[in-house]
Amino acid sequence: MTDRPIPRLEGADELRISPGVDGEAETSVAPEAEHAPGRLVIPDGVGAFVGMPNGVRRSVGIVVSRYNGDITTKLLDGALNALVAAGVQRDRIDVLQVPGAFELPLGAMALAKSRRYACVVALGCVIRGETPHFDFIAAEAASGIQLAALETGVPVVLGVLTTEDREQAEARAGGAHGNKGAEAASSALEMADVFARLRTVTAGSGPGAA
Ligand code: INI
Repeated sequence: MTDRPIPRLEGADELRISPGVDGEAETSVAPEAEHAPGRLVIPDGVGAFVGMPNGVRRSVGIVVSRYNGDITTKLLDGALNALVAAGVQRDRIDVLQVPGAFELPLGAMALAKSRRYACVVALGCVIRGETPHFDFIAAEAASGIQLAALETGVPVVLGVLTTEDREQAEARAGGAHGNKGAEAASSALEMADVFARLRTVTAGSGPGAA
């Protein structure tokens, strides 16, 4: 089974659908797209929607908090680099600054509601050792960002570091453990892409259509 009718966006990166072990279909993405670790095998005989972090002709909104700005600046750099590398034009990226992680949900919701963006990336940094209300801010940021996505249907992705100390935050903001901003940006594009593929089907072509 190498020939599954996956809806494609013009300009999208190559999506490889290859037979896996025991005759099952294995979907994999290019190595540079492996922003969320893991490999999924979709069994043969069903329609498969698999998105790629493809930024061609897509606009992206970024909401980023100023608190711990030395870290969030690095997350923003990582996100911008990932978006541009994925094909997003710089002039199709807008950045909305908010004071802290607690304000990220409202900023994300405003961007998503504008309907200008294929996806929204929320970037922030909450460090446990530096705030007694760490759990509260981190939880509110995460659930509020998810709410912005669920309320609008626009992919809104969590790029908020929640770490024990500054050293861990630096490691996840372009240090030894990658850049969470870049990972979030790629995840946002992947979600935008898989939704576009699904919309293609609901418009009457693709898996399941006559
Ligand atoms: N905001 C953050 O983004 N990170 C933090 O670590 C943090 N700490 O430590 O308190 C933080 N606080 C500010 C908060 O997000 C709001 O901006 C503020 O409470 C005003 O609503």
